[in-house]
Parts: sequence; C-alpha cells; structure tokens
Amino acid sequence: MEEKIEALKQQAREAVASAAKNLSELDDVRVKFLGKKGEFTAILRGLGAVAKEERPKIGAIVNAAKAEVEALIQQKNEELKARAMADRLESEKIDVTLPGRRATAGHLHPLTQTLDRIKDIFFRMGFSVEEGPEIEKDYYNFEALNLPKDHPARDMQDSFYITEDILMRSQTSPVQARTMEKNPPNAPIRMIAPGRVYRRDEYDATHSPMFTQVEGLVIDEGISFADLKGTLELFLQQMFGEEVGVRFRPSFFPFTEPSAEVDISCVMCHGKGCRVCKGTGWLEILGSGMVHPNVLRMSGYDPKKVSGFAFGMGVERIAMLSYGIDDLRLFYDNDMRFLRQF
Ligand code: 2NL
Repeated sequence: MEEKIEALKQQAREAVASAAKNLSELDDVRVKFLGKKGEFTAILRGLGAVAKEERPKIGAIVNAAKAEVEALIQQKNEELKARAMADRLESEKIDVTLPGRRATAGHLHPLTQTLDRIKDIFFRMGFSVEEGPEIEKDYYNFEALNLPKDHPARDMQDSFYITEDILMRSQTSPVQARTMEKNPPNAPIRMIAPGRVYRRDEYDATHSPMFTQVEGLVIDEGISFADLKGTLELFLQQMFGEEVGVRFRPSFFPFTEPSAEVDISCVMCHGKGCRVCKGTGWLEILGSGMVHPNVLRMSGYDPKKVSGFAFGMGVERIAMLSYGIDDLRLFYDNDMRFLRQF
C-alpha cells in the first residue's frame, strides 16, 4: 500500500513537472490526482479494505502525499502565471518614444469664412444680421419688391416654384421686405441678409441652382446715393484691400431707382487686363441702388419721409476672387484635397 502511494506521488510529480505546459493542462493534472474522482480520492475511499489498525497510518500517509502534490501544483501554477505575464509583457511591448498621432483640427468651410468676413465688416459699420425662410411666399420674393405678377423679370428669374404662390427664394430681399413690414412705419433700418438662394440655372464652373447671397438695406431720413457709394467703397476696401479700385456703372433693377452695378479693379492683374477680367481690368462684384419708392410704400414706409439704398452680392463669387478659385462647383463637392487648403 505504501509503495503504491509512493508511486502515485512520483507519477504526480512527473506530471506536474513535464506534462503541464500551461494552466489548463495543470488543471487536468490536478483533477486526475486530487479531483473527486481522482487517484488519491480513490485510495482514501478504498481504505475500508485495509486492516483497521493500519487505517490511521495509511490515511496519514495519503493525506501527506496529497498535501505534497497540492503544494507542487500550487508552485507550478505560480510559475506558469509568472511566465504568461512575462510573455505578455514581451509581446505587447510598446515603444513610448515613437512620435504620437497628431489630432487633426478641422476648420470652417471657405464659403463660411468669406461670409463671416463680410458679416464682420458690416457688423462693424452698425448693420444687424437678419435671417428668413428659404421657402418663401411669392409675395415677399417678388410682389413686395416691385415685380408684379406680369413683370417680365418674373419669368426671367426662372425660379423653383413649389405651389402657385410659394417658391424657393431667388434672392434674400424677402428678408428685408419682412423686416420693413414688421417695423413701425419709417423706423430706420441698417441690415444685411445672408443666406442661400435658388434659381433654375445650369450647373457649371460659374453657375449653380443654389448659391449664397448677401443683400443689404439701409433706410433712414436723408439717405442718399453718397451714402451708398461711401458704404460700398468702404466695404470693398476692407474686403479686397485699401488699394482696390472701385467704380459704379448705371444699371437697372426693378426694386431700385436709380440702380448701379459696382466693379472692382481686377484682383489678378490689378487693372492691366487679363483672362479673368476678359481684358477690361474690372470685375463686377455688386448690384445696388436707391430703394424704389414703390418698395418703400408696399412695406409701410413713406418715400416722402425716408429714403434708402440696397445692394446684393454673391458670396461664392467673392470667395472665388479672394482665393483665386476658378470653379464654383469646388465649394459644394466636399473634396478634402480642396477644402484643406483654406
Ligand atoms: C445682385 C443684385 C441687388 C437689391 C439687390 C434690394 C432689396 C430691397 C429693396 C431694394 Cl428690400 N433692393 N436688393 C438691390 C439691388 C441689387 O442685388 O447682383 N445680386 C446678386
């Protein structure tokens, strides 16, 4: 009996030393020798067959052997765990001296940057920034701006109609008309209205069915064409540089009388004449004029008491000229190779 226990102990020692290559194999060894159906348990169960006076002695030997094997397993368990940890530390080693990954900071879209600059210049001249709906009543888009139902410009405008009297606004002037209407009669106004407008245009390098416009309106007692000139000259000098040339040409808009188109000296050739200005040395940049008496009257202002000037510009065109961009579609493509440059 004692030899059998000794042999079993030897067997377990060898199993722990060589068979158990990892924690799961070691557990198999533990179950085989010390488990409920293990070898040592079997011997303890078989103790009944041993002579009564021998039993305590044999029992003590088995238990001592068991404890010895348990200790071996425990020791091996710690060894394996330590080795596993060492292996992990080796294989998951990181080089903390490598340069880190730089967090990419985004920035505002070039159109937004341009619009922000325009707003800022007018804000510093005391203008408020007003907004209004992009889906607009035909009354505010056309009627209130001196374009009655049969006016040829209303066909010319080629707008996106939603119903008979609702459309995608074709200009931001309805925002001005709404502001005038909600104001007390003849209350002074100094505002700009930036936003998206929609026209049924082809989509090419210089046209888009959607673009961004900024319109402005100033109304007060005694506002003259000199105020229009001074304000727009100051704006253009701040936008394009002090030395920029500015000229006014007579023009026509249904909502202003008289009307003027405003040119700046070519930003590419500084007036010498090039491809961008088609040899003229000038670039058209703004439409403007003195607010038509009908427009004032229609929104509750008295043209005998107050006068005003108004203007409109395309933000895409201004951004293209500021940055030297030759294709309007680049603003809408969301190509990061383009956008990252601004
Ligand atoms: C252009 C021309 C212009 C206006 C817009 C306006 C608004 C009111 C009354 C009178 Cl409420 N006029 N707006 C006036 C002249 C020109 O825009 O070239 N836009 C891109």
